[in-house]
Amino acid sequence: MYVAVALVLVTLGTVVFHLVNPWWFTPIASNWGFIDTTIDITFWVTGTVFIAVLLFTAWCTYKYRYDPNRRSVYEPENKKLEWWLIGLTTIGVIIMLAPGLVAWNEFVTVPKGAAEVEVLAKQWSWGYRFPGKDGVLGKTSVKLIDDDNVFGVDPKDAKGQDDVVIDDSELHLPLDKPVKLLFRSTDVLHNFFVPQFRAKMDIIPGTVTYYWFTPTKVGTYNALCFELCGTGHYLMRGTVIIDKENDFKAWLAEQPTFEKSMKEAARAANQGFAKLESGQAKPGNENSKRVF
Ligand SMILES: [Cu+2]
Repeated sequence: MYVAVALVLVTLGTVVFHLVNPWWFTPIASNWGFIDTTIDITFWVTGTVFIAVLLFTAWCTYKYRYDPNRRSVYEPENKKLEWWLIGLTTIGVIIMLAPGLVAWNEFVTVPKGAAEVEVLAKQWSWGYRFPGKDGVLGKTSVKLIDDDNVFGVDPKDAKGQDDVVIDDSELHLPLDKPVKLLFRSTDVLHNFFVPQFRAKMDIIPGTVTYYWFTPTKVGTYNALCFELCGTGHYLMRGTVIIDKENDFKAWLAEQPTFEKSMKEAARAANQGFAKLESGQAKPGNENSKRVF
């Protein structure tokens, strides 16, 4: 009897906790409402099965409790019951999986005209690259990555010269414009996730992965690395700011192109050499200690 009551209380408690708990999805800010719907459907199906199984167990525990005058019957086969169970399980699995297949098909079908933006993941920060005026991202190679050319853009590729390179964790995107994010990693597995956009994807060294979405609300959002990527993983946070189109264009116009950033890096290096030669600067700080 006590076990049956406990099972009913566990069922009731779980349902009430699910309905009133404060931890739920953050308000959505992209076109991926269908992903929320598929998760809701999964909750409904698994929740219904959870409640049915627990209440059935409680009922069995009570109805078939110990009775010295009763004898159990051994019945290993019940074809009718098995067909019912197979049928109901099949229907439940189809209801859960079919919407997911539709959602995934939409998720990997990038609409024509979506703007491409590259996201570069590295332990433990983010960088972003826009294609520039020609609308094409220049070629890259990991062999070309260094302190000045953090994206490894090929300086011989004319299409890369106007690429807008942002070696900073803050990304701006325009409102209501579909965008395809292309992901590269320079070291280990990472994952770019903005909870409000409901889209995430593993970032794998040696290949380019992607997803697309349309931002639907102006605002500032946290971008999280969602793959445990080393001791500094918890620090790997970026910011995505969704702007109205004019604000976005104004921000983008202020960002350096690859050509400009390389020229500035070369100029800074030349100035450093000039200071060294004239004795105004010393190689290394005398007061600093090298710590290994
Ligand atoms: Cu990471």
